[in-house]
Amino acid sequence: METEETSAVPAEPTEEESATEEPVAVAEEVVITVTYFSYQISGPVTPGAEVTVVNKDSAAHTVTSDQEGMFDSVFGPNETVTFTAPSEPGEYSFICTYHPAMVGTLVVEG
Ligand SMILES: [Cu+2]
Repeated sequence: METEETSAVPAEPTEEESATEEPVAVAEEVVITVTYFSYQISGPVTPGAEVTVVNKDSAAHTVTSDQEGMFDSVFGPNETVTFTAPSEPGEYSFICTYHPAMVGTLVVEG
């Protein structure tokens, strides 16, 4: 009797998903949006990050750090500007010098 050992069992084809690099949603770009005399901040920033300010108001505003020398961004109506976040982690409260009732906090996380 001839026994032919077939050890090579054809394996079932496994579904191979090509692992394409998915862009991970890193909140690198932080945007401060100004609408109706109030700030909306998209999230914490990394030290020294470029912060984009989008002014959707028809009034000029500023993003001025309470701590002197940290950041002071002045922009006109419907203007988009950028400034550099502080290099030290922390919470930086800021105001609009034109409208001191406008307050916000920029969080820098290292
Ligand atoms: Cu203002």
